[in-house]
Amino acid sequence: MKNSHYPATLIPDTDQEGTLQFTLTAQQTLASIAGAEARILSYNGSFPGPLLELKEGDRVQVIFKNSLEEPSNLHLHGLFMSPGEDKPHVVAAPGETLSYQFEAQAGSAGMYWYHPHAHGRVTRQLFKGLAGPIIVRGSQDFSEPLTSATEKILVLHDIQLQHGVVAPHEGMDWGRGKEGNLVLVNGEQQPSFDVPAGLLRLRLLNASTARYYQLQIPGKLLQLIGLDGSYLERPVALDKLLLVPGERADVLIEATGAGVLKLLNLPYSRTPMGPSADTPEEGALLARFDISGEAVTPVALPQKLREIPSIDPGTVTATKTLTFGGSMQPLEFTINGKTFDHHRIDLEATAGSTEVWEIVNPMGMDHPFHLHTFPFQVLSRNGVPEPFRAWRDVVNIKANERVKIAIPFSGYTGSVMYHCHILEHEDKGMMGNLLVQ
Ligand SMILES: [Cu+2]
Repeated sequence: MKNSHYPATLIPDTDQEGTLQFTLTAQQTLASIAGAEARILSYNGSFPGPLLELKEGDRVQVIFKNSLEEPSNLHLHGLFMSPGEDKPHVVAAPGETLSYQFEAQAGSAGMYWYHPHAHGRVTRQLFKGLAGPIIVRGSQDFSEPLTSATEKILVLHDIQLQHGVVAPHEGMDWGRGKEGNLVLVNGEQQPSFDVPAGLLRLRLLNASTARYYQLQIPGKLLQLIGLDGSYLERPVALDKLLLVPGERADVLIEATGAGVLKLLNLPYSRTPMGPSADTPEEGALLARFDISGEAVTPVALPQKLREIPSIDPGTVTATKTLTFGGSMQPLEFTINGKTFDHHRIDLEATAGSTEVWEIVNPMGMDHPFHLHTFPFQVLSRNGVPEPFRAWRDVVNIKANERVKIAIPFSGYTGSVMYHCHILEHEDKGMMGNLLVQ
């Protein structure tokens, strides 16, 4: 399909006194996917959900309406907001409404997303289509060279259809993490985009429940300028980029002249069973970009995007170890030996302190770790210092890897969740509660 019109930017219901109010309604939707009609779930009838486009400083209220036949709620993934407003343990019954408020902080320019967080139901609701992007813009977005870039928002979301509905999870789907046979970009298979020569900016979101994407554009470097909800300090040139469930990446491509660029998904083994069977050695095509117009050489890249302070080890007041685990009989996934219980506080931290967490994965499969509310920096992986600084909310912990992260607990108090973002694992217990006070 050529030049899809996705995403439509969601128009606020009200835009008064600097407060924007949006409404997202989770509902059943009859959609046309890869040429087949299927009953899926959507927000406001759009698959993926509509784009919430914000600026730093905006005060935002999102009204969530549950028109499903089961409980659901909304998690505004990655946004720095009060744990009492995030409230992922609070669900709306069918027909009910919930409200979420936050302010897009100065320095929070980046990409975020929304999806359900009703424990035990997250996997299926998201696999059936419930996810959408949020972008917060800051001063960097309104200055050269980014103002001249052609921006494409790419939501990666796999799904599987069967007899006009979304195929069920069965057997080992809950252990391995189900990968749908339809790998979609913005709800379409292998879309094409016409773009002019110059700077191409891809805002990528992995909204799949379990699938990893090892991204590459043959012949081009991926100039990574942002991860999750933050710019990097300066572009980092990569040959390929691993995007794990829940993660976002902001990438610039120097599209110097006319031609075709292909965005590929290369094989990656996240389990001992090897890469996905549907990802050939040479990669699977996700999307193509048809570049036209006069050659532009060189394409200017931004030099300096922001400062990210390094965390002074002298300011770290506590360290914690989180160890992943699980069993096949019964099928469950654990952190520090426990499955999730929302009535139990698993960890505590002092407001205003900075902690170092070592996340230990002794298992034979990767798990993407996500912490709500508080962004963190990766310090090292198996003792190897991280090559560049970034504020993140998701980090992949490879099989048999130990990753150290530093987390400043500033700005808010309350109970926040941390969990594996392979949502099958989260629903099967791989989640905990942290009380910050
Ligand atoms: Cu996991």
